[in-house]
Amino acid sequence: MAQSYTVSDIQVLEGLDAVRKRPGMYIGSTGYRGLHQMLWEVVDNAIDEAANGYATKVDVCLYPDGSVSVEDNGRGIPVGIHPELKISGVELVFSKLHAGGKFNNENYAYSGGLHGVGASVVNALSTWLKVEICRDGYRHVQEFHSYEENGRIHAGQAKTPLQKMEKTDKHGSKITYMADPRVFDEVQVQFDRVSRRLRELAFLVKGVTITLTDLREAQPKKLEFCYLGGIVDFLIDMNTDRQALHPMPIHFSGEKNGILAEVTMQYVDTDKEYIYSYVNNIATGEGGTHETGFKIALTKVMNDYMKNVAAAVKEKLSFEGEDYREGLSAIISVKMKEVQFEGQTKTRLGNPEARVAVEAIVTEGLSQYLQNLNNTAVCTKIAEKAITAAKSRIAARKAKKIEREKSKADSAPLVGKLSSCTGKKPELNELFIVEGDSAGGNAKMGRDRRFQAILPLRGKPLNVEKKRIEQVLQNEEFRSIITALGAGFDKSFNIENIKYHKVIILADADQDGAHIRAILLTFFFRYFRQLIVDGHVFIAQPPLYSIRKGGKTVWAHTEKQLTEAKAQMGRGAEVKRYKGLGEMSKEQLWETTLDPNGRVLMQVTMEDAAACDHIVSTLMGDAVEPRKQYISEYANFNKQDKFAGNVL
Ligand code: 0RA
Repeated sequence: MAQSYTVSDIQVLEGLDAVRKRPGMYIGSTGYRGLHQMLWEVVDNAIDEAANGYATKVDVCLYPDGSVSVEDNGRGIPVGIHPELKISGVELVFSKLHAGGKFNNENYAYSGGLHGVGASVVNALSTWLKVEICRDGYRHVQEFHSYEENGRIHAGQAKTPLQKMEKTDKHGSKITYMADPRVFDEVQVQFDRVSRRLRELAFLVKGVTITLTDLREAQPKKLEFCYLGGIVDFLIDMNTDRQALHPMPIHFSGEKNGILAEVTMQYVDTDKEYIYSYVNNIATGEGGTHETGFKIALTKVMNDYMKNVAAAVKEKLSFEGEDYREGLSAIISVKMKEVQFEGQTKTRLGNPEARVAVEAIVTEGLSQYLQNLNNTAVCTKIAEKAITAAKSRIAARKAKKIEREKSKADSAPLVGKLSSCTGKKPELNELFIVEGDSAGGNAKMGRDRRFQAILPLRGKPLNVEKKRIEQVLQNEEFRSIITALGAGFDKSFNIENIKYHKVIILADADQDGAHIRAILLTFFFRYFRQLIVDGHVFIAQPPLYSIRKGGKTVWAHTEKQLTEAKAQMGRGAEVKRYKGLGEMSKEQLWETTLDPNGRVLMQVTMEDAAACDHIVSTLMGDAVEPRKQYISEYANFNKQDKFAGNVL
């Protein structure tokens, strides 16, 4: 590859070096999130090949050294020589920023991720990367590497041109890469995170078989995902722990002005709404125009339908959009070009044409469904559900009015639980929400009362799930949080008025603690979202161990830190494991958890809170043992390695 550089080639190489200089700009971070983003970039390319009908299988494999391979049985990345650049299509894709079929939009009808930076960025941030292509009757290979020379990194350089190997009838692409430890804090991806995303993709790309093999431990793990029902299977899966009003989800799809939309919906026996949406297989957690189009169509079509429902006409009920969304679970999946993302976390779809398209497709699909006489039984249930919802909405408004008056009267004794701080500057003030009375007591004594307020929570706050706002308001634990924050609640929440700029959840490092954290985060996510968006919510990280020797104490938050501390202190070090906050003295609690100079806090991100909301709403209907297990596994913020948030 050394002989003849053209000017444009040189620019290409500088391009990849630029990625090395500012990796964060291309993949978001050099922490866990960025490491996983590397994998998503490679997986997305393979999935695009499947989503567009060229591949049926995608295999992901994790190797002990941290390298990862992604193989598909698609057409294979083009191996021909580019007429101007005089390098193969493969080399172009891997060494030119933004090269590849995805970017001219001709080879693929729909693609383009949130980042969509592609293969060359992965190559630039890898120690080495190997491509194997089967197409045109042969297997072809090319290897790239990033090497250091005179203190300078040469990123993603081809070791050789693309080499033609033995004959084969197979077709497809396999990419194996080793994320560079000089770039990333950690190079081992997390099995749970990868399997969750691959499973989600398997639902979203109906019929594709995705496998995940983990060869990193003595006992290899292998998972296979394939869902012939696509998002319908996804919805059924999501609703396994809920009582469905009708066994088969409603499903329709269509195309309008070049936008494809697929929608599935099922009413369940709760009064919440669960609408999940995607654009080009990327979750849009903040919703957007496609969700709006869906809601508008649902309201319009159902309003028409209810005009002919005797029970509603007789009682002169008038409906609102939300009446049709009580107990509604739905998945909306849109495929379109030139996606615009908006919002705090860039997960809201902004394209106005998506609203128009989804509205038209849902209007047509849902009207047809409601007119079909085979569906009469289901339609009757949906109508009854809407009637119940409208009636209870009207009743709830009355109750809320009473509640408002009542809570005014009740707020005084509630603040009694709170040990407020003396300082009056919200920017400096911290509110600790502490699990358990005994830990709360220690925290009250150990804190710096000038800026730290303590709110002990007795027992577990009620599950936010399945509860109307009125019920949330009636729960004493939640009310005391609302009162302490002093800035309203839900739609009346005004972030300008918060009395504390840090809200810190302090719970034990066990299953119950994880449960409480998940519930509290869900509560904040649903009713105080701006608080999370603006970065005011934190999880305190009390240490799990103390290591003591000769009057010196070191604290460890992880097994790794424990091993290190033991090694450092040598023989005779005494290790104590702290199971709960209640076991610490007030001095210890201050030193390890409250003191801004020594403590570890994790800032909760929207991603974390949305994941909790998802887990709570899909799994926490009734908190039985297996679910608790799941929650503590996925929402355990005491394991730093499971956490996407920022360590402070
Ligand atoms: C552009 C054109 C063609 C294939 C691909 C891209 C392609 C890229 C990736 C990345 C991973 N797996 C992939 N499979 C295919 C081929 C166009 C043609 O053959 O006409």
